[in-house]
Amino acid sequence: MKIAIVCYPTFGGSGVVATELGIALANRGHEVHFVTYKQPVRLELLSNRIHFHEVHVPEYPLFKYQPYELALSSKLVDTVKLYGIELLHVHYAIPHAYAGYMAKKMLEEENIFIPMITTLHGTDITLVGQHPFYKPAVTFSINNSDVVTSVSENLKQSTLASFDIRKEIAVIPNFIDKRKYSSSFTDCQRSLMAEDHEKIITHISNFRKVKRIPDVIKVFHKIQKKIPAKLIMVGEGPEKEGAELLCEQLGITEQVIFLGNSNEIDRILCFSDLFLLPSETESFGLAALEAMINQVPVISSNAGGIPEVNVQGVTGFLSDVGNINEMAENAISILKDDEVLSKFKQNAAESAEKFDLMNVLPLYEEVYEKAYNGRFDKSYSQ
Ligand code: GMT
Repeated sequence: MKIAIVCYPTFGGSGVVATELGIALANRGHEVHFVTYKQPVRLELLSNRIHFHEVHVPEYPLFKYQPYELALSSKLVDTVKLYGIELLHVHYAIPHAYAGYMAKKMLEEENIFIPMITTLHGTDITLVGQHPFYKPAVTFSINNSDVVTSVSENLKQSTLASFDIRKEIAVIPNFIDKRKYSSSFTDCQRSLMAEDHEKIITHISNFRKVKRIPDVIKVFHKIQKKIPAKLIMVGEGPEKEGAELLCEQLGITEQVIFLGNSNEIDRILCFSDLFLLPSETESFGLAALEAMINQVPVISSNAGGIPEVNVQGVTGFLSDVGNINEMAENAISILKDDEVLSKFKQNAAESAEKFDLMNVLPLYEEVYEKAYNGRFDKSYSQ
């Protein structure tokens, strides 16, 4: 099948999922066309089955805000016609589903019927999409998608609770490709980051407020009082500067390493002993799943869809948002005993396998088939 994927090309979870999905689909023989404003960060190789089409928004002085949705919908129309695209898969409702719907309607004028799948990722529903300025457009875009999928049961329920939805929402969880990690490094080179006697604790995110970065630092501050450890902070975002300042105030600058954005997440997770994810909300927590497949147990909040990924007392521990004392105690209980730590590590990897690409990809393919076969059915998207 020829599939156009629309996503954010950044390090955010939705862009990562969309990119990995596109690569996996191409490996299965589909032809995948990414349509976005920049080559997705995880998309290193283009091939005859993976294409990238850049959306340009020409600057025009009359426009105070340059109309990206307009440019995206036009680019989609052109791409569909030029490459014979059969299906459109948009990740993140705003503004992708909205632009996708416009493209669909423009194409219908030319008797080209193309089904649109919208995947909801989280903040498009739980944060940005809730704003009264966006809500009617988000509701409309969801109701007018041919198929809607959500990355967790929790996100599905939040969507149904917050928007007037007339569509079925299929839950297709995020995934990881375990084969990618089975060739794990023989030497993780942990000595580059920490002394032999130190444990390595990691946090990876886009450092937005929702990630509760100060909680990450405060939990680590408590842990290192009991257990010699280093904290590795991976990512960039608005909360980073404040985090660096907080480390200084707490006197732990020497033990906290800020690495910035990285395309070598598996290398970093390879030498990590524990992952911290105290988020305010998280529709799924892909970062936690990536940690788990790399045998890293997770100390997290119990917000949103995280409990669908991190299993209490098995792959790590979950606490109420902001309960940094409990998070630190749980972390210490895992880290202080090497036998306990290795059991949690093993559990984490085993549990993550449930989300292996091989289990999840067929669910997307099934949805694509159904949508494609029903594309001429006028009632399909109603
Ligand atoms: O978490 C972020 O800030 C990035 C965001 C995104 O949309 O790119 O991630 C969301 O989608 C990910 C992939 O489906 C999920 O794993 C994250 O939990 C979700 N983030 C939130 O709900 C805050």
